[in-house]
Amino acid sequence: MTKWKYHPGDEDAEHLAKVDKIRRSKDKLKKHNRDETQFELDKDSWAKAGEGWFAARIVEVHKRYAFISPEPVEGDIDTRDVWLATVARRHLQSRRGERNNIVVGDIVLCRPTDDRDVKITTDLPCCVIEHLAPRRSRIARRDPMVMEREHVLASNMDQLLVVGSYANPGVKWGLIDRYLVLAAEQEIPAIIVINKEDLLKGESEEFKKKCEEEIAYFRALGYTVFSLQVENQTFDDPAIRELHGMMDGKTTILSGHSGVGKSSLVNLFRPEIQQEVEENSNINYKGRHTTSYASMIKLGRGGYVIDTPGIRSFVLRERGPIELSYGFVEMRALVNKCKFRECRHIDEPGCAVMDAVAAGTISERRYTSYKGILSGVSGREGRTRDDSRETSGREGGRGEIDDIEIDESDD
Ligand SMILES: Nc1nc2c(ncn2[C@@H]2O[C@H](COP(=O)(O)OP(=O)(O)OP(=O)(O)O)[C@@H](O)[C@H]2O)c(=O)[nH]1
Ligand SMILES: [Mg+2]
Ligand SMILES: [Zn+2]
Repeated sequence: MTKWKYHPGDEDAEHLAKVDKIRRSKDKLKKHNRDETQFELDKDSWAKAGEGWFAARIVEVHKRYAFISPEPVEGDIDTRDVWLATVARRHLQSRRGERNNIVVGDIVLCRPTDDRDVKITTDLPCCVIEHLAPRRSRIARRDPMVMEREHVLASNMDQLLVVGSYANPGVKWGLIDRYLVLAAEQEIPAIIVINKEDLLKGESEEFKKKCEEEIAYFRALGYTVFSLQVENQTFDDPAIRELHGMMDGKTTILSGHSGVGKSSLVNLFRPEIQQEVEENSNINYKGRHTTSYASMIKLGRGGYVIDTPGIRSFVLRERGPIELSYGFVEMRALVNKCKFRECRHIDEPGCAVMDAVAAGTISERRYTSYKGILSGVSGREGRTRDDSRETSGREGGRGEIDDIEIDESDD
């Protein structure tokens, strides 16, 4: 019987070479992984970028690709010069934890490529997104799919235009409050537009009075509020002209409930490019979304708008009372006056905020919004039959998803 004995031979050398190869590729992978965390990179570090790489702005994001426009000088984008872009594969793998790697408004560094790299047949020039510049500002809600995650909707805007409408759909003040919180947090100014003034004709005196009161309250807080009509409108209208002036030279994000007329407003300011607008102007508002993807559009006069799909409600990420009350301008001066430093302004004794609500200096409705956001309630107020219909697949799965549906009866 021959005893088994180990003889190092040629096969071993071969094996070792294989093992070595695997090890080396693993090392490479590790190194890759280190690189992967480097997706977000300061623009100063872009200098050592490859030849031909260029800075660009994300103008529209789809599921598998995005449209970008080269931005040779910051703020100088021609949104008609569009490339098709995909995020470099190594970044995709490492950033699975995020709902979206890139959003409209992002400033990115791109590498031109042929469309074989991109694997999407297109007539557009193609590029790969290698790096993302840190976001100057961002609008985000809680991801309705994974509640611990944030869903960033857009970035690098200078101001927020929150749009509501008097009717079809009726104004959702609580949703406006939530957007104002987001703007305050980003230290960007917010402008409020209440559209479809023409539809006020059919409304009760009581409703009109309530709207006037709400608008007066927001103005007293320092917000610019426009009450206007976008449809059948011209630049002769002083409100339209003033609003247009406020958007000049800035990047403005338009947000608000679906169907309030955001895209119609963009069309008014940029008549040569007609955004798709739902064609049921009155009575039977279907609650459908016409804008499926957020997109950045250059305004005729100067400046950019980011038109976003309407959201019916959303949940803000968790915030403590101190953080949240900053978004409620009328509470800012009061929070230090509460008896307890850690006051949540819910049921604590000696609460200056609750005293102000009782005295009528803080609106009951706004206070209800505050409490709703603090406890993680969505911005929906009341529900119509149309609102409760499932959204059709037409929108392609972005932006149109409702967060948890909890009705607030403060309206
Ligand atoms: N009566 C009236 N209808 C308007 C006015 N402005 C816009 N609309 C109508 O409102 C409907 C919705 O307008 P859109 O501009 O698509 O609304 P949107 O906010 O972009 O909606 P999403 O893209 O779904 O978020 C369209 O049928 C418009 O014609 C207005 O001033 N008065
Ligand atoms: Mg739209
Ligand atoms: Zn308090």
